[in-house]
Order: sequence, then structure tokens, then C-alpha cells
Amino acid sequence: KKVQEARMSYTFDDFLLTPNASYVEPKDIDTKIELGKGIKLNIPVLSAAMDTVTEADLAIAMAQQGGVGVIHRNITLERQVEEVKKVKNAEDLTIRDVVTISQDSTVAEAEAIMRDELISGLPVVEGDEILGIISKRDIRPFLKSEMSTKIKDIMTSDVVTVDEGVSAEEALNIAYDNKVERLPVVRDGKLVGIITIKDILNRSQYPNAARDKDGNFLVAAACGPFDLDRAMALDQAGADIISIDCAHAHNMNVVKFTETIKDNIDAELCVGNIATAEAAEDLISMGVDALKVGIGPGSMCTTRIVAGVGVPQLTAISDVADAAADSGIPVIADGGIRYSGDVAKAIGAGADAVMLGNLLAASLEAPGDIVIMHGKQYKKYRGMGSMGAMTSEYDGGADRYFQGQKSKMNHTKYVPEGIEGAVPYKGTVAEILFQLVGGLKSSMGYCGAKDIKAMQEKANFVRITSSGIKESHPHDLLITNESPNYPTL
Ligand code: RVP
Repeated sequence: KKVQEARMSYTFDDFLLTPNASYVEPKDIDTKIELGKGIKLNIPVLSAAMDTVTEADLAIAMAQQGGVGVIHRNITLERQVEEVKKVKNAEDLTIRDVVTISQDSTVAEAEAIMRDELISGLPVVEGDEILGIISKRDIRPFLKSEMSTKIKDIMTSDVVTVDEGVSAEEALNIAYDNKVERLPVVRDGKLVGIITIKDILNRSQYPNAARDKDGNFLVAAACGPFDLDRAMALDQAGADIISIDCAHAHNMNVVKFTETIKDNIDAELCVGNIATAEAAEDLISMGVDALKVGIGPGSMCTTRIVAGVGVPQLTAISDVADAAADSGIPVIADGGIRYSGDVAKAIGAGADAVMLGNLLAASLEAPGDIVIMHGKQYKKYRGMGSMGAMTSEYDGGADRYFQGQKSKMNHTKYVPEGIEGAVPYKGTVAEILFQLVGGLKSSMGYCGAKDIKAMQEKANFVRITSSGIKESHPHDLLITNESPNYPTL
């Protein structure tokens, strides 16, 4: 009976979105979403908390494009905190390790420092005290014959400084008003750094970036389901979202502990993964700020094979989204996204955002070098439940599968739920997201949805057969020039 009465469940390839009458042009489409209080993303995309996907470099690239990266936890707490801080300080305008010079140095010395360090201006100091500033332009007249001229005789001693904590806008105005290129930053009269106009202007390169209220990049960080210390330390370090990272977040001990974590952090709390309406209800009752859906859809995941457990992803998204609808808690569809069309279908089924592992592991900014196999470029990608990840130097991931604290010497004690592999290299995060978001916008145009909420409401699906899938992909020809948004392995 149980078997006969089981519901059908579906995933991305089982459906297509149907075109609707539409006045929406892709260029007018808004892909903004909110993931909890004050967390505004300009594109509905998160990067996976995996050790071959998200560390600071990738998280910075994600935030520059308007998404957010979740720093993985398969590293010591100290290193994870450092990665969070790197993202938060990525656009800190103040260069902290300033190269300085003393007033008794000579033009020759100043010239050598400027050449070696590739900088064009040096604060002149005595201890922490700032006495002046010397630029390339100041030393130029002395370079030919008066190289032994002392810095104190030619420096600008009337230095325009700014206090620590000055905003980018204020600093720019001060620099323009005083016609200077660089501003030493002082705290209680002591030099702590320097700000250059060039760095301020570089910030405007990313108009779509996802930022916090202070203008710094948004960043999320993963912690284990019972790791209160880590959650609190990441919160302190400035993470905007703490993501409880667990293969089965409907384990009731995990659900209960969620409340303890929630009570001890200021950051928004995302919890996952789940795949049912019941799990969503239990977690929502604990006060979580976002839910993450996906049991087994991941490209390197073997949970459905090893444990025989999971829910095909489109059904899981739709069940959780329906259960979360009244609360307004956002839903993140995690795993199984291969093409931009899958992102559109996930949102059409009710998700607010998607989380990507495979697609972003293929980027330049993901950890690890490009490897070449059979003349093609790849990047390594492995499951956090793979043998490699669970037995790595720091096994912060094993408890994701409730398998923490085992002897590293004895691999046979683990039951992996993921594999280790490689994905064809696809370029920068910016290039990958350009295609992905471009495809999503095309879809929203077809569906007549001007924003994410409209897409969730307006999307209609048709079920398709295996012949429908065959017809959907390119067929009856040989691909002679691969498309950046339709890769073949
Ligand atoms: P994908 O984008 O399809 O590669 O899936 C990424 C997701 O897979 C992750 O965000 C995570 O939820 C899940 N994952 C990570 N490791 C494993 C595993 O070892 N089974 N699964």
C-alpha cells in the first residue's frame, strides 16, 4: 500500500515553464531579493559552503556581482573567521600596512622605495607621528644631481589627513577640495593607514554589488548544526548570514539546537537542508530566517544512492515554498542546478534564490588551481560528504553527515555520501553569473514576470516526457562551437 500510494515527485527535467502574454523586456527586469532583515541581494544566487567552492576570493566575486558566498567550514575556526573578515574588509579603503619613510632619508632612498613598492607617495613619519608626505612629483626635480637631498627639506609638511572611519564620499570630497591624491588616515593623531583616490574610484566598478549598511560586501558563513562557538565567532567577525550546514536539518536535535544558535547571534540564520513541508514548519517554529532545500540533488552527491533517501528537487522546492509562504521566510534551492533554465524553474516553483556548487567550482575564483587533463582545463570539485573532504586535514564537514570525530587513520570508518571529481573550467564568476542571470531574465521575459515575486506567482509549468527533454536539447546536429551557457562535458 505504501508503495502504491506514494506521491509522484519531479525535478527540473520533468517540466518546462510555459510562455505567458508579456509586456516585460529582459532589460527592465529586476532580480533583487531579500534574504532576511537588511540582506538585499541584487541577484538571487548564493555559492555553496564547500571547500572547492567558497572561500574569500569567490565570496568577494559573488558580492561584486550582487549575490553572496557562504564560506565553507572545512577549516579551523580561526581560518574561517579570517576568510569572513577578508570579504568584509575587501573594500576597506584604508591600506593598513603603509610604507613610510623618515625625514632624514634621502631622495635616493625615497626613489628606491617608490620603485620597489610600485607606489607614488610616502608618508614621512617619526614613530607613529606623521610629519609630512612626499610624492614622486616632489622628488622628480632632484633625481638628476641632488639625490642626497634630505626628505625633510622638500616634503609637504602641511598634510591633509582624515580620521579613521571616514566614509568613501567624505574622503573623496576632502581629496578633491585639497587637490591631493592620497590621504593619510590617523587615529588620535597617529598614522594608521592611507587612502588613495584611485581606490575610492575603483569601488564604483561594481554598481550591482551586494553590500551591508556600511557599504561593505555581504558575506555568509557555514557552521555545524551543534557548533555554537563557531556560529558566535562568525557572527562577531561580521558574517551577515550564518548558515547551519547539515545533510538532514529535520533531525530534531538539529531543529532544537537551531533556537539556541538563533538566540546567540545577530546575523540572519539560514538552516538546511530539508526537503519536506513538515521540516519547513518545524524549523520556522524555531524562528529561522531562511530555509535551504535539497536532499540529494547535488551533482556530486550520492545520498540518494547510498541511503536511498531524497526528494526530487522541484517537488521539494515547491513543498517547502508552499509551507513557508504564510511566514514569508525565504527559500533557497540548493543543488542540482545545471543551466540557467533550472534557476528559472526553481524560482517558478517557489524558491527565492538558488545555491550553486558545481557551476561555481568551475570558476577562476574557486579554491584550487586549474588542472589540465587530456588537453582540457578543469577545476577540482568534491562533495563535503566525500571521503576526501571528510578525512581532510580538518574534518569540519564530517558532522554534516553525523559522522564527526573519527580516526583519520581509518578511512573505512566513514560512509561517504559524495564523490570527488573535476568540472570543466568556465572562466570568472562574473562571466558565469552573466550567463546565468541573463538566462533567468530571458525566462522572466517569456513568463511576463518583471521581478522575482512575479515569477513565483506567474510561472506555469507543463509536464514533459522523455521525448520532450530530447526535443529541448540541441539534437540532430554536431555541435561545432560550444556555447558559454550550454557546455558539454
Ligand atoms: P551542485 O550545485 O549540484 O553541485 O550541488 C551543490 C550542493 O550539494 C551543496 O550546496 C550541498 O548542499 C550539496 N552537497 C555538498 N556536498 C555534498 C555531498 O558530499 N553529498 N552535497
